[in-house]
Amino acid sequence: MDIITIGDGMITFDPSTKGPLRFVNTFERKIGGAELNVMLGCARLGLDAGWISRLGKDEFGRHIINTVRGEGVDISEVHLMPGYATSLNFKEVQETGDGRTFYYRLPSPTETLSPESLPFEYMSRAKIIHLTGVFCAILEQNRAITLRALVWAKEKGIVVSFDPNIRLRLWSAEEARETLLTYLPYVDHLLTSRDELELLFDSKNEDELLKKLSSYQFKSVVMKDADKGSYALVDGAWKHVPGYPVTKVVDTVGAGDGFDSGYLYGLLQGWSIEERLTFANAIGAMVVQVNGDNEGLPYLEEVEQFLGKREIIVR
Ligand code: KDG
Repeated sequence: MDIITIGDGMITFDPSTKGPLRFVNTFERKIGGAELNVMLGCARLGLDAGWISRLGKDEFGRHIINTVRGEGVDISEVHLMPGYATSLNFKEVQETGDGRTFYYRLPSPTETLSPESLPFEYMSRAKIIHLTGVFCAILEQNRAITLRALVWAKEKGIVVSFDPNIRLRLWSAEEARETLLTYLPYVDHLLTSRDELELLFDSKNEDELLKKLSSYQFKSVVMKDADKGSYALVDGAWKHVPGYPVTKVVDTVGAGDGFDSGYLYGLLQGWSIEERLTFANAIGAMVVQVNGDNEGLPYLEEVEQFLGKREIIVR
């Protein structure tokens, strides 16, 4: 397999009207979850992707597993757990376009995973293990699972990519910093943002951030910067690759996950850092033009068309 992740999956309820959630009467049911989005993105690009998860043994769990299977992600390590409800995420969109998220994800079906019960044989088939801070933020026990997976991958020589994906609605800045710093020594490719780096290293000073980063053995450090594109740390300095102009931003949620899938695709193709960032920026720009956490994740030929490398005849 190319890539495997561990994470929660959720039903995402998108409001059909703007304004305070208490006045929203109808929602559109979709699916979401940071790690799951990255695997969907990878599968659409043609990678062999697998997702380790636990969902509730309920209608929503069945909907998620069927959708993910239909997208071509391997779900042999996704199990529906009796007695648990599948996690929910209600979105609120204000008139200004800003949004809030309301999670209903405890008790989490992922509490039935443990460091000892990780499917190591399955994981050993992956070229890349991709992990993120969302899974760790949901439950304290998930932090030990993540650490176990990281240590194991290091021992096995399996490439690790990590996106801190810090969600302060799930844990405090202090908890996130304390936990995530213990992971960094095991990470090969750090896919992050400036805000997250500042939070992680508790500093806004550029030199200090660079110094902290240089104390780890990363193979690459990438900083996503929304519409401005992204940066990679090359020889101790940030190399910028500009983003793509977007006529109308519809929904930014999931753009970072799309970026990750593009970056990891490029990594697996053996592309240069600039090529990876260019491709990943294109995917980020495509994702924000579609409503939903993962609906805008493109197929390979669509990215190629976006980048002007392929002509698609539409009629
Ligand atoms: O990165 C987007 C995800 O965060 C979203 O699909 C769901 O909020 C979410 C989460 O906690 O994973």
